[in-house]
Amino acid sequence: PAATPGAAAAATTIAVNGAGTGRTFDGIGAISGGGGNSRLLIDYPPAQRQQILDYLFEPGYGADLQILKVEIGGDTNSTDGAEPSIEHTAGNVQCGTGYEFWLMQQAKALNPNIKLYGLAWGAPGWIGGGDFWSTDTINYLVSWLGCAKADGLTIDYLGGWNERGYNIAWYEQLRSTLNADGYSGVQIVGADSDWSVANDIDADPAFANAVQVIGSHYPCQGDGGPALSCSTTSQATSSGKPLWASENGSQDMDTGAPALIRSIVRGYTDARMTAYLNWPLIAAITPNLPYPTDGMMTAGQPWSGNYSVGESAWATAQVTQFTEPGWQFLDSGSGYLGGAEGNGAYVSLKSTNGSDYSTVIETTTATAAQTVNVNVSGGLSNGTVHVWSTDVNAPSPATALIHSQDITPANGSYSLTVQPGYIYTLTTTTGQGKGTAVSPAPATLGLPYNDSYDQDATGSEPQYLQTMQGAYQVEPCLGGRSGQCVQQLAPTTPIEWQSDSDAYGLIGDTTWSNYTVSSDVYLNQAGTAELFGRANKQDRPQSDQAAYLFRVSDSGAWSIDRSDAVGSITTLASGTVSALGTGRWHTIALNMWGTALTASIDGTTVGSASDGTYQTGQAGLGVVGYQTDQFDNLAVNPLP
Ligand code: 147
Repeated sequence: PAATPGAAAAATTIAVNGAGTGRTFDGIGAISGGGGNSRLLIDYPPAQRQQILDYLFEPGYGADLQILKVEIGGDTNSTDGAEPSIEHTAGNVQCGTGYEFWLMQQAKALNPNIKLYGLAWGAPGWIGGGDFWSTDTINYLVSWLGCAKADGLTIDYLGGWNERGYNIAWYEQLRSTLNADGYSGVQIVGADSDWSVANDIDADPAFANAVQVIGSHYPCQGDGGPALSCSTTSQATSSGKPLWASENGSQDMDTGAPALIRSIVRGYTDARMTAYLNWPLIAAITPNLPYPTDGMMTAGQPWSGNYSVGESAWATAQVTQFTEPGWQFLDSGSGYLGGAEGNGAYVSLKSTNGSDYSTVIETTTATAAQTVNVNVSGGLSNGTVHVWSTDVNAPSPATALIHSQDITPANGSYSLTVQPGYIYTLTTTTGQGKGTAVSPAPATLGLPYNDSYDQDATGSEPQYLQTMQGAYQVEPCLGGRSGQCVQQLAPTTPIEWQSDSDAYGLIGDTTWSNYTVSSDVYLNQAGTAELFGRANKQDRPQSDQAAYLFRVSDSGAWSIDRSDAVGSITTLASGTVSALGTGRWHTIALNMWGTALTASIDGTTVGSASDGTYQTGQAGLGVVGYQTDQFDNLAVNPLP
């Protein structure tokens, strides 16, 4: 009878032939960006911060990532926040902004062999008069490479514009500019969109010379769905370029693990892809934002130090701890168990030393135990084979990355039984390991909470503040005030990746309920500034933010508003006081006690409203538009 997908294949013979052909393996990595998803990591206590970094990057400890792709911040929302640009205004390059350079340095310190990859989702509004495909953008990317270089970082790969297609002349100019400016070693990835770029690469030798790697997004799944198989195009496979899943994932850190390992293994068997980049690296965001559990790990509580390691980290480790970029896939040792997708798939890779090898088998779609016979040949080691496994269909630390068996091949052959729902790695290498650091328990961020910012370095991220649009960073106070303040530094609408909103940021615990949020505010420009209270669920895009708002304008107009996660704003109360003017400091506050909302300016109550829609949520601050206003002495005080 014909083989039934999912039923037990009697036995599969895997020919691991070291003399065989196969593409060069480029690595397995993850994406910090696209964006804001790593934001709270840098605010973790030093001990837990290092443990999280170890679980992500330390060889033989956790996910052991081989490529780190980061966002080149553009002051614009790229999914879960806005990452800061190095150049908010033309000509003022501030290399110290944001956390991605810091993250790359941490990753390199743990694994000097990790490859680095930069990609922009958006860019500051001054660039190209709003046109991303401009010379300004090319010069801006060169400045970003310069900031990396100043930090001792060599960038291996650079992309164009995330999921916004490509402009052939722009890519060619980027290549020639990089070559002229001392970055000929930086490989350009085109186009972080779909496979269609390969059609033009095949048709146009100049374009082919400009692009070194073809990177496609989500080649193994429909929108948000789990991958069962991967696809490419004949133009891509015949291009002669390495083919990458330059973004994949968008799955929960535990339940997404089967799709993750399928995308890696079937990415090669189905589509000859040689790198896989998971979105995102980590969910270091509060739980009210989109995709709060996607990544290798979660770490949304810098105040408690709490974090968790996802099954996706162990699924990744089943490949990364057993290979290195530069190894070679062996086509002979790659395929489907019993020749049927339903039984699972396997890939084999050969070390650059020509002797060691690793075979990764995934049985995530199988329903019964199967026998695997391995025949080793072509100069590969006949030494002891170490078997490591992860029960990926039933995520549990107890069954992840277990050294389950050692086998001595006889005349280059051996057999094992594989259970359904697992990843097995068969290897002659050693040095694997499973980290032992343990997270502290979760806890709420206690009230009162306040920050004067006076100890913070210019250009740094205000502690715990998650910027959603624009660029909030610590700067010297204006208006004759001494010390440090928080300033919005994106002076105009950025080149956006998802829709526009006002420039704002959120801070604190989503369980806060009855409290007063207050802040000093300096209207540096005419317009409206705002405080957020009970900021809760956010849908995409970032304007779809559930919260109460207190807005004040330089004219003296004020309002208490309710913003909803469907993007509408309802005014609950409004009025006018004498003009606040610009260039002066004021103190504004919003009280939330049960359904009673009360607002004050400079200590005088200006109005109140009653609304029961939101009971809990974060505080926040913002401007309506992109004024470069400042904030200071943010305080969140509990109401009894
Ligand atoms: C990606 C973006 O590149 C990321 O910045 C982030 O927004 C992520 C969230 O899922 O989405 O874009 C996707 C494009 C295509 C698919 C999924 C995500 N898809 O076809 O499944």
